[in-house]
Amino acid sequence: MEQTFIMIKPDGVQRGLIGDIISRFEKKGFYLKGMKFMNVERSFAQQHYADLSDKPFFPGLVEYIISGPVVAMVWEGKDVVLTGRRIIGATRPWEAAPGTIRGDYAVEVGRNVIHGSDSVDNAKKEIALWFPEGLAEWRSDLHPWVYEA
Ligand code: IDP
Ligand code: MG
Repeated sequence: MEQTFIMIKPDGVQRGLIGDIISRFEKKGFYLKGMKFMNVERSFAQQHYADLSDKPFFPGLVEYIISGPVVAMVWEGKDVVLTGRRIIGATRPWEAAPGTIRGDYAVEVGRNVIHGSDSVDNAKKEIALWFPEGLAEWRSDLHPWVYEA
């Protein structure tokens, strides 16, 4: 079972999309393993997006992420990193398929509502950065109704 880091960005929070977004991952059959509602420090946002620090949009991206509280989450499940990215949709909302979160709710790349780890390795790094305190240990009693093994 994989884990991925998912964050509802400040625009998703402001627009009242928290419940809908959580519901999509929950109903799919993934397990919520960690969640916190928090404001992000500038230096922390810079660390999270360190790989993009040389991009022209980096300063604006950091301002965006610190502009209001975010919902930081860890979700667990089979192939959750790739499947999570497919639930989220393409980075540029005009390329995101209808039915995806960005396809349904976003217009601008700089207001694309949600973050999801793009690889298993990056998921591990992001989970360690955002949840150094560790995660909840549990498995749904419905597990066999969602997973074959
Ligand atoms: P991802 O969020 O789909 O993984 P990344 O390429 O990792 O996309 O970029 C991180 C975030 O930076 C995007 O989600 C988006 O908010 C922002 N971003 C990416 N490209 C642009 C751009 O060209 N202009 C403004 N913001 C951008
Ligand atoms: Mg990314």
